[in-house]
Amino acid sequence: MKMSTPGLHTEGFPVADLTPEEQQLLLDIRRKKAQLLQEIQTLKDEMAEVTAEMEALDTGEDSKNNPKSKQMSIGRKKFNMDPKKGIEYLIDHGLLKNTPDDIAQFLYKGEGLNKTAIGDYLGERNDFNQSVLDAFVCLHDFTDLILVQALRQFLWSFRLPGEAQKIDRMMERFAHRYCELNPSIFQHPDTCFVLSFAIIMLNTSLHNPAVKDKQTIEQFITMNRGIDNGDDLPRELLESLYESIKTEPFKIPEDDGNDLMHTFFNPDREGWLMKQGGRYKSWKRRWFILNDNCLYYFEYTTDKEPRGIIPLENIEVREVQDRNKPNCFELYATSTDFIKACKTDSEGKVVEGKHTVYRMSAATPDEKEEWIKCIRQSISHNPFYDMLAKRKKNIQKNSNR
Ligand code: 4IP
Repeated sequence: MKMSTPGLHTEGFPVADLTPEEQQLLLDIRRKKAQLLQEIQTLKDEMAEVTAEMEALDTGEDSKNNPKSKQMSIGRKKFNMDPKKGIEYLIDHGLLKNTPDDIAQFLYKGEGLNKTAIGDYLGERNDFNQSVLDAFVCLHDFTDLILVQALRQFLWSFRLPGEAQKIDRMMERFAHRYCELNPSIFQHPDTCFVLSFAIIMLNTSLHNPAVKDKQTIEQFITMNRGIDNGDDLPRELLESLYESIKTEPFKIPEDDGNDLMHTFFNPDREGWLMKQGGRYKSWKRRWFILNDNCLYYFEYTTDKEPRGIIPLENIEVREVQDRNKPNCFELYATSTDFIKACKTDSEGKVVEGKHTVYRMSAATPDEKEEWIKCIRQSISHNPFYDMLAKRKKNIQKNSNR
């Protein structure tokens, strides 16, 4: 027999048609709804309070007794929208002195400031901003910090701009400051510079889920061989840096997917392609990974070692028609007959590739387009590598003296 529960209004349902369980369920839903409405009301009240506070600030009520705090707040907002204008405003209103030290203090404190705006201001090329950068870096105390900790502190105080030259300048200042405060660790600030990038890359390798082959401690140590004026850094130092990053990833301000780590480990492309042989024109299905200016191909997706590696240097990519395969494109050399590449031969030996072109066939026209686009992006000049290469060359030059 069906029962009705007193006091239960069932919008649209004749109560008598409900079973006791259904009526109970309905009651529970209504209770939950009332609870949610209550929570929404509380949130609305809180929002109204915050809005009132903000309006008071905007109309100057709060700062009647303190117009400076109102101007400071306006200056900060301006700075976040346009750093140069914000600084000008604060100087014009007597809230900042027009000196690198004063401005650097303001940026270092960073109260209410957007870290991207701080990075933009510090990255500006003119002499004044560069002096602010110098003063800003000097406000950091890296004494007795291991390099990872110093980097954590530095990279948290502003957001590195995306431009290679700016990053180069900022990291150079960082390296000098670190070496000045910790003179016995590296033989030259360039060592500190190169190692800092190795740490940033290690962080991405260990903590970015897109990177499948995580760098091991041995790889990290090998990668940093001879970077200290031709000498190796102490193993314990590299081990402690590795462990620090492994246990705690870097925190980078306002990571919007366009930061330094992503610059080095660009969104790669991976997928199946058919590849034609070099001397023997048979077609093989291979798993391709485009990463770090190289194209790797594997027999299986789970293989640890690639069958072949094609560095994307001095080559171009073009669309081609092939009588036997659809959606073809090929890599071709621009200055040599053969494309510089290496592969594993049938006996497992690593040998040079024998391709004048690498012809590939994609499953669909769209995939072909995507591959061509991504390969072109990778081939295009990457200024970050130049920047690092320059430092490494300096190290070599110094060590040959
Ligand atoms: C092979 O053909 C495969 O296609 C190889 O591809 C290719 O090497 C060889 O090129 C080609 O001869 P068979 O298997 O029919 O002998 P994979 O290594 O992916 O298996 P590449 O250099 O493309 O890796 P040559 O140039 O070695 O002949």
